[in-house]
Amino acid sequence: MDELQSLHAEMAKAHLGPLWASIQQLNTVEPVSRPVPYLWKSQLIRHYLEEAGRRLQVGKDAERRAVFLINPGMQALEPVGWGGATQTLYVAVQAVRPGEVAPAHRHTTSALRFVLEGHGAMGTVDGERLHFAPGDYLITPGGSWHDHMNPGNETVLWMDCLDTPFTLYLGVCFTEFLDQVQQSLEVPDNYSVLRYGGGMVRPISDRNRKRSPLTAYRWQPTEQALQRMAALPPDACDAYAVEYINPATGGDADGRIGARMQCLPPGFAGKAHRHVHSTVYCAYRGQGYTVINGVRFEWQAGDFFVVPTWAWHEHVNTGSEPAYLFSVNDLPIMEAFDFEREEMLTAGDGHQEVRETFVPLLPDDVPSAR
Ligand code: 1HN
Repeated sequence: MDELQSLHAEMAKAHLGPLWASIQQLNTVEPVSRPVPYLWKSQLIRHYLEEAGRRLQVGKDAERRAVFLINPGMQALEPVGWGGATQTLYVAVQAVRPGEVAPAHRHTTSALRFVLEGHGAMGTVDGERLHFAPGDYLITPGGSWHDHMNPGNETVLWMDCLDTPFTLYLGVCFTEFLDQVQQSLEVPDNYSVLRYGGGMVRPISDRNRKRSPLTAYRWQPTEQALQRMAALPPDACDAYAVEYINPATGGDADGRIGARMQCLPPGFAGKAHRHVHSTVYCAYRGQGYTVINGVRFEWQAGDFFVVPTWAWHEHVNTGSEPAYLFSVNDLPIMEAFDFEREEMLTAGDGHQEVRETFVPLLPDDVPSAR
């Protein structure tokens, strides 16, 4: 070891660091993302939900039955259980079987759900019970009480997204439990959906609301909005895309997690761009692929994939039907701190060179731990 290196080693023991040796890693020329582009197949996630379903019952053995995505770039850094599809976003698929009741709690972390399949489940958010149907987007903003149940006869699956990695890194999460399993109902079922059914008009008492007064964003008006937009020319990168907003302020439906639904018409081949905010996509309907930093990620309904910070990406619909992508992002956080930037790819007429096709893991590829 030379003299400088031994100085560094000694300083480390004093819990001090030499800036002269690390300044280039700290002041990166452009964002360096630890999370990497990745894709999880629907079959893989469902396989483990079924395995868990054989071993645990919600309400008896577990508070929730959800399988969360761990970005391979984050795995080494994550204490067990933290998860992290990106540096800010936690994403899971939750299964609620007939008869199960998930008890009420509330936490600082913000949460949202996107219903993938199954009818008959319902959830209560701050005293308002909502009936869930496929394609619905629901919010559970930080601090709101939530519990859910499935009194129907089909297993219901939904995507959960929380800003868990963000709140855990900041060390700011409080969680509280109710002394009863389910919260009491304070308003009629689907109250906020009934009050906001008009779309662009709001009840006059909500003029100064901060937290979104709408809790469930139904699939039908979302799909209709995208179908109407389809009469107009598509955006070069995102075709037809809408974001879920707080109808009282025009801001994001959840203050810390952005959420969108987009429709890629058949034959659509988008141009590439990159931006600072990170995104986790859930293919809701249809099939296609997304090229991320030169790698082709093929997706079908039920698959999840990550576009990390500052990664080039372009979407293509390869099917004969419109493809719908639901996505969550950390744009509200990036904008709050003035971090957001966007860049269009100009080389190659806006298209990346595809170097390889990503090979996703299927249940049979995973070595048994026994
Ligand atoms: C949570 O409370 C739910 O309430 C789902 O359904 C997923 C992931 C991490 C932390 C809390 C829920 C969650 C979660």
